[in-house]
Amino acid sequence: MKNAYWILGIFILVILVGGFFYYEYQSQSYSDLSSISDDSGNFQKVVLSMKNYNYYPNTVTVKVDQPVRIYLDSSVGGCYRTFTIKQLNIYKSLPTTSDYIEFTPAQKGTFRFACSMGMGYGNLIVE
Ligand SMILES: [Cu+2]
Repeated sequence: MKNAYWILGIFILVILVGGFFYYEYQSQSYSDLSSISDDSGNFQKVVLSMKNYNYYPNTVTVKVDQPVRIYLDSSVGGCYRTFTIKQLNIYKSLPTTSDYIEFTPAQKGTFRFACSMGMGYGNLIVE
């Protein structure tokens, strides 16, 4: 009987700690994103759709130091609408086709993007 309490205790602890980190992660990425604004229309527009249970295209090439906006078209559903690029601290849900993620890649490289659960994924190449 004592074991059951231990397991329950650890279970609750894992949920609390996990929830805390999730919240921290989200609020951090939202504040990063909101600090970037570019209404000049001068951005690299990327629209992703869905094919074979993955993003299409799943390799996207953009230029460094220029703002990027990522949109998801109407073929993208469910958890695929929560878009993440972990290396860039991006984690955002895009409920409609007019929602977007905007950021300016500051360094060249290959960055993996994925849906919130990692089922759909691809590479963002900054060059
Ligand atoms: Cu997913």
